[in-house]
Amino acid sequence: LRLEALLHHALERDEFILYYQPQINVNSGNIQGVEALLRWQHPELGLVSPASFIKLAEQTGLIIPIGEWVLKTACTQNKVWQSSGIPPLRVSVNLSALQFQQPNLPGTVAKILHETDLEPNLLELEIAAVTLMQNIEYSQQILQQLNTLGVHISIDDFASGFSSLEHLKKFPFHTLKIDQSFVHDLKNDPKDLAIISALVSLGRGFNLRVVAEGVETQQQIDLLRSLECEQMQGFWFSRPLAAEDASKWLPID
Ligand code: G
Ligand code: G
Ligand code: MN
Ligand code: NA
Repeated sequence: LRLEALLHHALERDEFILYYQPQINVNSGNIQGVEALLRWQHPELGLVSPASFIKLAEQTGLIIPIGEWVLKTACTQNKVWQSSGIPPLRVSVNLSALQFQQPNLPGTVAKILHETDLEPNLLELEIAAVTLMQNIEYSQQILQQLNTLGVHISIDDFASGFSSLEHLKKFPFHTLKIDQSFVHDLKNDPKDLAIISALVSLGRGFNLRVVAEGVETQQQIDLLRSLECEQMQGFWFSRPLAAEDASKWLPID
């Protein structure tokens, strides 16, 4: 209950901050994009992970204004990076189920793109596969509207939970993120290798960008490369960092 009261004031007290984690193409060494990850910097609680408050924010509906703040802040930051002369970089923003279920989501995204003057294709929206599978027709309709705006769509945590291939082909999207549980377990085991290999091949057939998440070791990198998975994200490359620190690994003149 106390957490809820504090969360109610977090936006007006400017206690949220976005961290950014790079997505690397290991063949070229280039940063393909960055994922924005929300943090709550509370004076007493310290740095709170969204794992501890996203559910509460969903239950109270606070995720809607918080989510708008996240979108606006990520787009504004990317505009700043773009203006500093770095090559085009896509920023990925996570959407919660409740945000995705708002029929005015495309309108909100369009408004924020307009206000921040960010090129639409430099914004990617990450939606968990399980969220998309809840109501196929609705998801199809909203994704089409978002696609029309020119933003990219990423399916997050793919292959965990219920991710139907039957429905996948109906959705317009650009990126598939292999759930970190598969990467975490990845060893020289034919079964682990077969799953990732199948996902990479699926991505190629669908003409998608495939990103392996949660990469923490050189062995995982070597195995992923052997499976021709070239885009990776994880602590091995960088932990999520505040914008000032993240700017250090961006090729800014
Ligand atoms: O950032 P962290 O490593 O703690 O993320 C924990 C969980 O919170 C992940 O499932 C992540 O997708 C989610 N998350 C992080 N940032 C945001 C955000 O801005 N909005 C939503 N809805 N979820 C987020
Ligand atoms: O649900 P989503 O995939 O958006 O969650 C991303 C979460 O994964 C964030 O909480 C982020 O901090 C975390 N994360 C990023 N890289 C790694 C990693 O290499 N290992 C682990 N365990 N978590 C990671
Ligand atoms: Mn994500
Ligand atoms: Na994920």
